[in-house]
Amino acid sequence: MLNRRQLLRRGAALGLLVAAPAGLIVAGRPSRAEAATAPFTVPLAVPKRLRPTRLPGHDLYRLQTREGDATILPGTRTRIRGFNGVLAPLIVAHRDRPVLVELSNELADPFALHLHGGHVPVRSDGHPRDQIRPGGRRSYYYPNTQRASTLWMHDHTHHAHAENIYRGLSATYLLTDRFEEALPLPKGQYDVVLQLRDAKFDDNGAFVYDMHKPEDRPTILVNGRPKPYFEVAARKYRLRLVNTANERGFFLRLNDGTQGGAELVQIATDGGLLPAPAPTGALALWPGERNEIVVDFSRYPVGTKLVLENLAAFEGETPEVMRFDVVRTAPDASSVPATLRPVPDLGTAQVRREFHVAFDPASGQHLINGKPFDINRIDIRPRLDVTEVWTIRNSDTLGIPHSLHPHLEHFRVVSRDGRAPAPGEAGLKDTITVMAGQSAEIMLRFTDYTGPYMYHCHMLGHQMMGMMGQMEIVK
Ligand SMILES: [Cu+2]
Repeated sequence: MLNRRQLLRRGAALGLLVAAPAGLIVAGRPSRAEAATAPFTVPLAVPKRLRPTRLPGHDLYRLQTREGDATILPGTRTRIRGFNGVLAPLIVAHRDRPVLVELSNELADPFALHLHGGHVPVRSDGHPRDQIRPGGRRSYYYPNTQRASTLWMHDHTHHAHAENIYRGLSATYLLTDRFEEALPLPKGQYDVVLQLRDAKFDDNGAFVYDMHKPEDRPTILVNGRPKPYFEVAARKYRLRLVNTANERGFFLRLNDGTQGGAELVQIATDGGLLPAPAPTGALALWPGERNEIVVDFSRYPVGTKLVLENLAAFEGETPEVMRFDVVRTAPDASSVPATLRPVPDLGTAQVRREFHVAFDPASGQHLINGKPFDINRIDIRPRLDVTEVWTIRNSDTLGIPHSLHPHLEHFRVVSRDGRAPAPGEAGLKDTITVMAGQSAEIMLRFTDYTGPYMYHCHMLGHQMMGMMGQMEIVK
């Protein structure tokens, strides 16, 4: 296990602790409502599971995107945007049982539903051209032919999506399959989704959205609750961490009073289970990423309180994210197998591409290969069933991290700066963050569907300011 100094050094290497070129990122001042909210005063909300109509051959979800009111900071009401007006709901789907979403858009702005990490036909991918106008509806078909993984649903309109996600429009889409169900991992109430993000609230508890001030979002929310506490049994839990923040990266450790922190056994990432469990003392979670861990609370006596901390908190912020309170004992037949799920063979690379990602101070835009997004331009035309290797080079001169998220297909990380990926990145991924001055190689192969799909940085402010491209998958 790493000690605290080693953890911090690793965080610095990941670019999580260094910040803007001028030095540390300094957080904005909390509003009165934020300052009045002490950590660990609100219980964690376990995501509300949406119930489908079960029809022959598929599950039907009728969803509305609409505004609603929620109590986020105690004593205040916040106007939110949510699926069916609620924060962070959950859909549970099974492999080979398709899901049909009939979405009606009750917002004042257009909306386009994207299933992040989904292997879906182009007309169900939420292409910015396929927006639902206010008052309109559209159906989305998810075949669920891919392996079990934690996906999430959000807007992809490309003018309002960052703000929509910020104001709460995000749902977890948990896809299971027989392979995973047969493993002895923690299940049921011991398998918990944790959507992590940050936000800024005004003195009255209303969301404040300013795309240009990502450092001024001092309130950390987990499943829509500010720095909550969660009462757990002294046994193993599977925690599905999803970063739904617009911009913020987390570098997480669970403080159990020891130097290196509690052991986090990472079992899965964006595309599902890793080949083998990867024990660690801390893990990075960048926007759009999912990392799943198993934590064994039986190591701690009832009465123990463990704080999940963000070691990459900005200057002026405190590190707490949430607290786990061990309140009872419980039987535990679960375990983490020594091997989990092999990565599929993606073949031999026949095509190589390079993507240079950087902020351009001259234009104030974030660019891929020197160009901002243009919906009327196709940037690349990958062929169906042909294996490609993409090199992503972050040539940002201001030290800004960037990510790349190709739609439609998961990829394998081949290397980072020429070195093999860490065990926690050895599975299938769909979003990779690269530090300024560094590079990564990924291997992927587009299958089943043709048409125009997007690839982009998942720091949503960067994406809004141009960091997106369009690929047409062709036969
Ligand atoms: Cu970026």
